[in-house]
Amino acid sequence: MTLEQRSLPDPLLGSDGRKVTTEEQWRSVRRPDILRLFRDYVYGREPVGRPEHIGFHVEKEDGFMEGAAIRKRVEIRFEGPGGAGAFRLLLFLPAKAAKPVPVFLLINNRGRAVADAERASSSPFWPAELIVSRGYAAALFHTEELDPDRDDGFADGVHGLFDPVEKPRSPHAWGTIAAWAWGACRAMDYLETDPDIDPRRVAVVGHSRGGKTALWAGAIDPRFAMVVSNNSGCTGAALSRGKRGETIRDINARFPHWFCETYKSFDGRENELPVDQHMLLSLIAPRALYVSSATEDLWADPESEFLSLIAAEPVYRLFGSEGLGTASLPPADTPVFGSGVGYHIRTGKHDMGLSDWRHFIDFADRAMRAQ
Ligand code: GTR
Repeated sequence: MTLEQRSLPDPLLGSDGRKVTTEEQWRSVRRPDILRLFRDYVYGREPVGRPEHIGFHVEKEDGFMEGAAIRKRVEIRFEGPGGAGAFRLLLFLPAKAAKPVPVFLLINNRGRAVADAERASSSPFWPAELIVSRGYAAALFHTEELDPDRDDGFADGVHGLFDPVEKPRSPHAWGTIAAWAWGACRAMDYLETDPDIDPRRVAVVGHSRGGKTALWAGAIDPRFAMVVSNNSGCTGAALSRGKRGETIRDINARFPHWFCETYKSFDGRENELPVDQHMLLSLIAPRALYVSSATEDLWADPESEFLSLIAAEPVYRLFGSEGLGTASLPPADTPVFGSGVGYHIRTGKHDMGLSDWRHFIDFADRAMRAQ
């Protein structure tokens, strides 16, 4: 389905019916409006930003990768009305690069195997060796440590620590994707304190449910200079209107804890949502945004991911940034880079691997240059 046939809401048309024509109008009026809509209707409202009680503890720091990297393990601890919590950040820094270095922060939804701190087997899903060899730090945290990925009535994880105890829960309260995104922001809180890291060059990366999370983290936290969404599909990068494969009804049925309760009232009614996902992408502007798809990932719907990026470009243009320079899906394995946005579609299935990472790093080399 073409973009025209999808009848998308216009990100640059204010709720008062007036067209946004300046960066200032976007920043002070339209952007906060769109962010509020996504909080109310889709991802839910997080009850707290940076908690009053938060601390960082570097548990261990040692040489690694035959001297090519410094490995740090950091514990991020916090307290809320429901008690204390913590999660760990694993960080490999390029030992020889001039500091501070830029960093790729992966929201890891694939469990311990890909993140083995000993690198007993290096994983294509998180190729820390490649990232470090290109002069970037590789950081990662596990989504499960913020909130286990199960529908438990929001008792465990950070929901249990920060949600008010009153029941029933608000239909706008945060879901699990928002809890993981909140974790990415707390990882950013730590990165800002690490003298080896350049906090103005942090790219947040996620695959699939992690990709939805990376986009939401980039939307709520402008400290992320770059966002990478890999195969994020439904309620990630892909447009909901006219989408093939997974729909809002499908995702809410299989993962009832990912989004706020209100989102369920849009099952089968994507055309009535006041937002569509190109508006989520537009919240990243003018910062760097990279979207990647895979040819066999029809459940995510590559065309709807690509067209979503195209539909977000007018907001990038408002900031004087060029778009991709093409409105049609590029050939497989051929990345297209604009100044603010980049895209590729990889041959293969729903996954993230070395070739994806090479393109992310190439794009970051251009889009996140040291100032
Ligand atoms: C799929 C799901 C997607 C995506 C993915 C994943 O089965 O339907 O929305 O999030 O799983 O995270 O691997």
